[in-house]
Amino acid sequence: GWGRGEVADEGRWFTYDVVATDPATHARAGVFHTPHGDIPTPIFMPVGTKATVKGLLPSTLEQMGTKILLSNTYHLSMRPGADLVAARGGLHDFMRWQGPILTDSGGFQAFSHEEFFRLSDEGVRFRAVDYDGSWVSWTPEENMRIAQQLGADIVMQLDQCVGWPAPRDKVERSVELSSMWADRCFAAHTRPDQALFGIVQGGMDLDLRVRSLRHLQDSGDFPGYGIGGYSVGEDQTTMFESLAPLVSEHMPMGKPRYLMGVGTPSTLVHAVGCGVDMFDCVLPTRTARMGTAFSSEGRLNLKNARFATDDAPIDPACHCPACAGGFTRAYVHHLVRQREMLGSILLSQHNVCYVLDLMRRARQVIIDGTYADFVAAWDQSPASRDW
Ligand code: PRF
Ligand code: ZN
Repeated sequence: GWGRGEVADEGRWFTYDVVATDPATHARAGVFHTPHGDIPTPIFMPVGTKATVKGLLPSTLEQMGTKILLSNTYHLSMRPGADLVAARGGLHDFMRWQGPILTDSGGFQAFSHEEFFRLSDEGVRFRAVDYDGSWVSWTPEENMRIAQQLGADIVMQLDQCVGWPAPRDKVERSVELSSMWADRCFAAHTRPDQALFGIVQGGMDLDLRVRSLRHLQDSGDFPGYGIGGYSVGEDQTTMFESLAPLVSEHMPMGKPRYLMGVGTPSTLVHAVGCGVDMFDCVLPTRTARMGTAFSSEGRLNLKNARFATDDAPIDPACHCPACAGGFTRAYVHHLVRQREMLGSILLSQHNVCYVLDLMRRARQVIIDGTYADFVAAWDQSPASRDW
């Protein structure tokens, strides 16, 4: 740990090494170094909003090859409270996960209900609709104080995410606000054993995206960049029109790029081709709890009657604890139909493992220099029918 008054060189902790670049796409393989371990990229980060990836033990996550978990500053500050977590040694000790953790700021949650937030000169006031509906006041400084108490390895700046479609002047104002908050988060952030990522906003307008990025590059030396404001209702074509040039032509090579809250396996495959390194999404765990499995055969709804007597594993191509454990589709179908919690657990194991594995395969193919072929084969395969 860091003693009081000790001066640390943040660059020593958080460096990003590009290991390989694909010759025909913008995909790259890399390693991001953190105090709790190295993160190979591209990487999928399972979502543990409330300091738990729903239904999955840390030991299971580790066994499946999870390298970094996501959690959320807003949710943890509401329940059980950042002081309570800090008094128990911080988030790693509290949830018994000793690998790297990233906490999102909660900017996304604060702005997710249009009618329930007010901007003030100092910060934002929003209604905690997920909890008791009380008004919460946040400044970037307060948000950083909480993030530093929780003690994740990577923390995200406070930002404003706008939905789609949105008038240009609204998107422009969100970029200005997020830029100002980036500066204030940067100034308020002092933990040398923690990396603060700036977040690029700007909706679907490339010029606003580039303006947002330029501000982050000019205002401070962020060790990595989040890309927020996508997957907010737009179609894939619209998203990639600005995402592809933003990442491949404008973002610096030597910093990791994290596409926030995205997306389906197919979106991940294509975003990696643009040069995105990190992803998180609730889809694998949320759809698992609704009885849905990603698979090499496309999306499967295990509730469907056709699985009642199917003795195959969830996905014959999978080595997750559920598939390797010999549990059949017929059994999972039964569990899901009866709303047994083991059904959700097995499907969560499977889906998280599936996406982790997809990124592991992508990384190897990038190192082999054949990512374009991998994408072409993916698009032809039934696995790409994932929505
Ligand atoms: N900002 C933050 N978190 C996020 C997003 C964002 O724009 C998104 C958008 N897809 C998901 N999570 N802070
Ligand atoms: Zn499986």
